[in-house]
Amino acid sequence: MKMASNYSPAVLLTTFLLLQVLQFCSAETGRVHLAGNSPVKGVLNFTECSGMLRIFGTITGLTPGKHGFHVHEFGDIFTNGCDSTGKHFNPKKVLHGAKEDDATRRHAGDLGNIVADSSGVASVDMTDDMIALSGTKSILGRAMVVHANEDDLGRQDNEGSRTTGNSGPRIACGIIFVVA
Ligand SMILES: *[C@@H]1O[C@H](CO)[C@@H](O)[C@H](O)[C@H]1NC(C)=O
Ligand SMILES: [Cu+2]
Ligand SMILES: [Zn+2]
Repeated sequence: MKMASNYSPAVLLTTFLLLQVLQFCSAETGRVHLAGNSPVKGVLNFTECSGMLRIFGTITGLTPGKHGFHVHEFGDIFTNGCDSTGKHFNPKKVLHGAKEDDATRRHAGDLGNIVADSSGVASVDMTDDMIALSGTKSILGRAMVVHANEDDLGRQDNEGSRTTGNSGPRIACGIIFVVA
C-alpha cells in the first residue's frame, strides 16, 4: 500500500516534466477577466499543447443566443473601454471569417460566436491553432472581446461582414495576460 513512496520527489518531478514535454505543452498559461459597460462578466484560461491553444471558462450576464467573440489587436481597455482595443487581431492582413476558415480567409482573432443559454451563461471550451501564447501568433497583451450581436462570419455581401461580421457593440473585454 506504500508503492508511491518508492519514488523520490526528484523522480516524480522528472516524470512530470517529461510528460509535459511529450505532450508538447507550453509551460506558459494565460488568463483574461472580461468586463465592460454591461452585466457581462467572465474569466477564461488559456493553455497550449502541441500548437493548439485551448480557451476555457464561463461568461455570464449575456442575452441568450450567439455573441461574436474575437481577439482584438490592442490590449488597451483603459483609454476608451473596449472601444480602444482596435480591430480584430489580423497579422496576415486578410478578410474577416469564421473560426473554421483557413488562414487566408479569417483574421487570426476570429473565434466565431459564443452561445449563451436561457440563463445568459456561455460555457466556453474551444481550441485554435492560429493564435498562441508566444511567437508571431501570440495574443498575450492583446484583448479578448465579446459583442452584443451574432458574428455573421464574413458570409454576407457587405463591408461590415468583411471586416467585423456585423457583431455590433463591444459589451465586455479584457487584456490577455500571462499567469505562469
Ligand atoms: C482558471 O485557472 C484558475 C487558476 O488555476 C482556476 O482557479 C480556475 O478554476 C480556472 N478556470 C477554469 C474554468 O478552469
Ligand atoms: Cu470583436
Ligand atoms: Zn475578424
